[in-house]
Amino acid sequence: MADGFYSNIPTRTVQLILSDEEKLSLEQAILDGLARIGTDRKIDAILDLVCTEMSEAFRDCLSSGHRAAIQDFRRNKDALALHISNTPRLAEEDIPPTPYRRPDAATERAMLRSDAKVLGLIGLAGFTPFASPSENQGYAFRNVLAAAGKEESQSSHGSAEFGLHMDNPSAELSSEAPACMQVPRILAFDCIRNFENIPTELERTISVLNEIKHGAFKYLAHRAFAIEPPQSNEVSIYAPSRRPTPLLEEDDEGNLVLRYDPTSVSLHDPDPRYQKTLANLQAVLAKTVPSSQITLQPGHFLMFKNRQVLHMRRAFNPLEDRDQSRWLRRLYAV
Ligand SMILES: O=C(O)CCC(=O)C(=O)O
Ligand SMILES: [Fe+2]
Repeated sequence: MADGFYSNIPTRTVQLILSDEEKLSLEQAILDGLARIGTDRKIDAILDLVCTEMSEAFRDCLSSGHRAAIQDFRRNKDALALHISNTPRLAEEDIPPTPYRRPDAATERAMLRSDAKVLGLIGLAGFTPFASPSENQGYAFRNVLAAAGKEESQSSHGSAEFGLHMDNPSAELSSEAPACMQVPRILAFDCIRNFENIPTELERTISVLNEIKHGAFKYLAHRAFAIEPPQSNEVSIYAPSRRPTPLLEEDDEGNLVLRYDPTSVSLHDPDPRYQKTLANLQAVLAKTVPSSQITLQPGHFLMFKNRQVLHMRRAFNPLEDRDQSRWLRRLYAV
């Protein structure tokens, strides 16, 4: 099914399998593009440039069906995730060990071609990448892995269960805000290694909301909750934490956004109605088995709509050889 794609209804994931011809053509476009741009600067200094150059070049590398599926993803209300396999990947010998201790400049440099692919694909889908100033020391790409000493952290650097959540729940929803201050519209992932076969699990926010008791639903929209920065944040750049916030808000595209992360959310107003509401939401989340479990493998690219999808990752034991343990590269975009 070189040109085939289908949408699985419960989670609305568009799945594409690139042909070997498309893959080779993308690989060449990446090499040519980077040669034109120059590779002496850090990816962060040329983020927008690489995104624009690659997305333009990628258009001619794909079959018309695959190109249209990617270009339509943003405005296609039915599509919540896009999973592409057989995308270009680095040769095995060029992939550095999983940087589980800390990222280093040589590892980051080695990922340039991989990162250029991610930028091209999200650019083709009409999104704009950004670096969140509150985490990751301001770098756009985050290494999602089991970091040494962070085993218990419920975050993209932990290996404990990280329950259903959205990323950056306390950020701004207005598209007037600078991109880096906004709740990411999408999260994009490139799989470098996943020998542990740990899935990234997705559930539609609306399916979770449909399970909330009718009476409790309206209270989610009251300014009765507090959202602390998530555990992955190194510094808080968002509005003062513990400012009373609603958990449910509509964004400018009419998405009902559930600002939820299990490590971030607490009660601001102790009124029992809000206590019950939060308990009801947490009970619903605890019994939700995400309808989509995507076990990313090398060469897989995934993006999903962070404002319409909750995601999670179960607890796992990283490979004993930590140099080869699970490693995804993640990028935010609006
Ligand atoms: O490890 C995963 O599959 C997802 C981790 C996660 O929640 C994130 O990177 O935002
Ligand atoms: Fe996340």
